[in-house]
Amino acid sequence: MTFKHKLSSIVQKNNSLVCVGLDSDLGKIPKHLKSQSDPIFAFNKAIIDSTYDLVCAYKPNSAFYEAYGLEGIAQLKKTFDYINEKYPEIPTVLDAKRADIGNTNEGYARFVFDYMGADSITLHPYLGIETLDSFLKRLDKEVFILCKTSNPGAGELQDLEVGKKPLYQIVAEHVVEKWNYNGNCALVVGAPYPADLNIVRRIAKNLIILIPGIGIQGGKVEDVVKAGVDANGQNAIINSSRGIIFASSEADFAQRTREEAEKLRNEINKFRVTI
Ligand code: NUP
Repeated sequence: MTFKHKLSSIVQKNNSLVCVGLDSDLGKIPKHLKSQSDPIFAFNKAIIDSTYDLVCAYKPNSAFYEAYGLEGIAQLKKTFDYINEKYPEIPTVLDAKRADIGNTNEGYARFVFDYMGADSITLHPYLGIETLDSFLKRLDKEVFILCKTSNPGAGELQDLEVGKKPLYQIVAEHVVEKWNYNGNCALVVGAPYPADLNIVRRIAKNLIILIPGIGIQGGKVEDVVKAGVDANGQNAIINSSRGIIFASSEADFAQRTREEAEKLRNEINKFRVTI
C-alpha cells in the first residue's frame, strides 16, 4: 500500500490531520521510565498506544535518536517495528532531512526505507532532482521536500528572489512540475508562515503538505488549517511534537498526551471543511 493510500484511509478512519512528532528526547522523558532498558522506546510505545486512534501519522525526528548512538538508533528501529507490526495502518515519516549526490542517497534510502521501515522521509531540495532518484523510484514511499521551513531565519535563503519569485515558490513549482513524475512527492511548509503556506497550497494543488511548527514555534492552528488543507479539507499533516508528547513528565504522561492529541484533533477539525 502506498503512503498516500495509508494516509487517506487513516485520515477518514480517525477523522484526524494530527501527526504526533516522536521527538523523544531522553532528557525530557518521565523519570520513572529512565531505569528501563529501552527508555525511549518504552516512552514511544506508551505514547503510540495512547494516541493511535487520534492521529494520521507518527514522525520521529532522527536527531533525538542519533544523539544516543547505537542505543538510540536501536530504539528508533524498535519504534518503527512496533508501529509497523501493531498499527500498520498508520503512516510514518522519518524526519531525517537527508540529501546528497545520487550514489550516496542510495545508502540513505536503504537505511530509512529498508532498515527502519519508514513510509516516508524528509529531504533537502538543494542538490536538485538529478540526485533524488533513489528516493523517488520507491513508489510506495512518500518524499517530503523542504519548501519553506518553520524557523525564524527561514527567509534568509528561502525568500531570496529568483526571477521575481521567492526561492521557496520555485521549489514548490519544481516539485509539482518536474519532480513528482512518480506521484510520490510532498512538501514541508512551516506553520509560522501561513501566508506562504497558502501560496504553496495553491501551487501544490492536492499534494500532501507536512506542516510543523504549531504551538511552541508560534504557528496558529486556525491559520494553518485555513491556509494549508486542500479543496477537500485534506492532504495536510499537521505535526506537533513537544506540545503533545511532553504534556506531562509524571506517571500520567500517556493519558495527558492523549488529551493533548485529542484537543489538537478537535481544534483542527473545527476549521476544516470536509466534503
Ligand atoms: O520546517 C521545519 N520545522 C520543524 O520544526 C521542518 C521540520 N521537519 N520541523 C520538525 O518538526 C522539527 O525538527 C521537529 O522534529 C518538529 C517540530 O517540533 P515541535 O516544535 O512541535 O516540538
